[in-house]
Formats: sequence, structure tokens, C-alpha cells
Amino acid sequence: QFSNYSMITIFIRILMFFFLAGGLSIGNKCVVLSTVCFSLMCIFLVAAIVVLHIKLTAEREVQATHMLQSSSRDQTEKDLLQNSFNSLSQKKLELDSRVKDLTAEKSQLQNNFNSLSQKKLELDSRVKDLTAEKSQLQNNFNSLSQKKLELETRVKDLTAEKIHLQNNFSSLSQKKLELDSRVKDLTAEKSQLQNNFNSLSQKKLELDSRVKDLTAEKSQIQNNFNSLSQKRLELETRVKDLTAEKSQLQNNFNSLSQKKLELETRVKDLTAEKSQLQNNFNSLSQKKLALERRVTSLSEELKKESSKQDGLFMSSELKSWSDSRQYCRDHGADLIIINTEEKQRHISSFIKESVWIGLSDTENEGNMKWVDNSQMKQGYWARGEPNNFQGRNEDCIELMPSDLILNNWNDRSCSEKKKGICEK
Ligand SMILES: [Ca+2]
Ligand SMILES: [Ca+2]
Repeated sequence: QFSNYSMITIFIRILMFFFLAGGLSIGNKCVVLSTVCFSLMCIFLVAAIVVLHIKLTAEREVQATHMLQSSSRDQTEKDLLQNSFNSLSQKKLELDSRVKDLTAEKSQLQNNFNSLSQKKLELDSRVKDLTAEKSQLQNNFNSLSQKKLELETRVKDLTAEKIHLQNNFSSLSQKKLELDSRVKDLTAEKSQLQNNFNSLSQKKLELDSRVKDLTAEKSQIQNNFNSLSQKRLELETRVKDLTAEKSQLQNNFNSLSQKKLELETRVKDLTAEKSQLQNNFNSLSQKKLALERRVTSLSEELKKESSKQDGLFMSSELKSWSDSRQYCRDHGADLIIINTEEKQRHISSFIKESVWIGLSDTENEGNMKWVDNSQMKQGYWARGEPNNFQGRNEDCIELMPSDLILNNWNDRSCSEKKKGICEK
């Protein structure tokens, strides 16, 4: 700075020298004055600069001192700051670590948040469903409450009914006990009745058998009754004729009575005549009976004659089966073969006694054969026949007209004596 001031002083002295030298050399007073003025101005200017410069220097020194002091203070602050900086760096590291941890934690929390959001959505959906379900359940609950009220009413009614039924049940139980007792008695009675029923059933079976026999007998009697009815009709005709005759006689008698009234004298004679007529009537009645017997015998003969026309006739005497057969053969015939129901009915209708027919099992026991050696196809056996009765050797067959028309054959011992019925 000192050199700077020296140089400026030297520069100003040089400039004053030149101006002074120039003014003197030229010799002009104005110019010398101007130069002097100018030189003075320069001097003042330089002085101002110097003063300013000194002032600035002083300020700079103060400032430097001040700066030194402040620099010392700054150093201390800097140390302090350095320490602070170090501790802050340490804290920053810790904070970085902390930030790192927090970032991881935040990431974890973000994931949790996402999953929770997902769950929340699901739960929202679930809540929606549950709300709908709850609404449905509320409706159900309302209807069930309604039903419950109805059921309570029903329960009340049923309870009353139950009490009523309980009473009925009690009385019925009492009655049941009585009925049980009654049932016991009835069971004993029933057992007794069952025994009675069994014995009656047995008797009924016996009676059934008896009824069957009686039915057969009745049928036979019916046939006899029919033939007697026929005879009765004939006799009724005869009686009718006789009644007419009697009526005629009655008329005669009436006219005679009339005449008797008119001719009392002739009464006696007429009475005698009447008596005579009565006798005549009696003898005529006798003759009528004789004629009826004659008619009957002629009918029998007529039947026999018609049988002869069929080629049928009876043997004349009682003989064994073989002798009867021989009788038929001697008359150009043989014992009869009955192989149709019609023939069985026809023969049973006019036979009056038991007769041999042309059937036997002489050759082979149980194998019934006709006299033409043909097998029997249809038998009209009486009840229980053929039976070889009581172990006897019954091999020849008889027809018994006293039995049923279609059940009147019987096996007999061939040596029994009977008439036979022959067929040409
Ligand atoms: Ca036999
Ligand atoms: Ca027998």
C-alpha cells in the first residue's frame, strides 16, 4: 500500500513538472494558471484518494481483527458443528436404518392392507348375503311366529281334547276290564261250544251219509210214485166213468122215486129191481177189478214182449252165473253187455229183481271183462262196490233194481242162484 501511495505521488509530481515545464516553455500566463489549477485539483484528488485509502485500510484492519476473532469463534463453532455433524451423521445412519426398517414395515403393512382390503370386499359380499339371509330368516321368523300362535291355540284345544279323551280312556279301561272278564267267560263258553260243534259236526257227517242214502231211497220211491201216479190217473178215468154211470143210476133212481110217489103200489117191485141193479153194480165192480189186474199183467207181458223185441229176455229159473249164461247160450243169446247209459236206464226200468249181467273178473281179479271179452269202460256200481265183500271171492256182477238207476251193480259170488238177463 505504501508503494501504491508513492507511485501515485510520483505520478502526480511528474504531471506537475510537465505542466510547469510546458507553461514556462510556452510563456503564456493563462495556460500557466490552468496548469496550476489542474495541478491543485489533482493534488486534492490524490489527497482524497489517500484519505479514503487510509480509512479503508483502517476499516480493513478492524475488519481483519474482527475476522480473526470471528474466525476463532467460527473454529469453535465449527468444532461444535463438526461434533453436531458427527452426531447428526450417526443419527442419520440410525435414521436410515430406521427408514429402511420402516420401509419394510410399510411394505409389509401395504401387503396386509391389500389382503385386508380383499378380505373386506369378501366380507362386504358376505355381509350382503347375510343381510339377505337375515331378511329371509326374519320373514321365516314372522311366519313361524304366526304359526306358533296358531299352534299354541291348537295345543290349547288339543289339551282340552286330551283331557276329555283321558276321561273317556278311563271309562273305557274300566269297560275293557269288564269286557276282559266277559271275554274270559265267553272263551270258556266258546271252548264248550267248540266241543259241542265238533260232536255235532261228527253227527252231521253221519247224517249227511244217512241223507245221501235216504236221497237215493227217495229217488227210488219217486220213481215208484210216478208209476203209481200213472196208475192213479187211469183209475181216476175209470172212477169218472163209474161216477157218470152212478149219476145215470141216480137219475134213474130219482125218476123211480118220482114214480114211487105217483105209483106207490109199484114201489115194492121197483125196490126189488133196484136191489137187483145194486147187485149187478157190485158184480160189475168185481169184474172191473179183475179187468185191472188183467191190464197190469198184460202190461208186464207187453214189457217183456217189447224186451224180446229188443233181443232181451230173462232166464226162467234161479241159477249160478255160469249156468245162467249157459241158459242164454242155449237160447241163441248171451248174458247182457251194458255199455251205454241209455241201456243201463232201460234195463233198470223194467227189472223187478236182482239179476246176473254179462260182466265178471273171474279170469284176472280186478280186471272186469264182458262176455264178448271186451274191457269194461263205464261201471254203474252201487256205493262201495265192487268190494269182494268180507274177503269173499266175488267175481260175478249182478244188477240190483232196488238201488239207484245209475248205481246198482254189485260183485257177488258166482255160485249164487239168480235169474240172468239175456241178449240176442
Ligand atoms: Ca272179484
Ligand atoms: Ca260185492
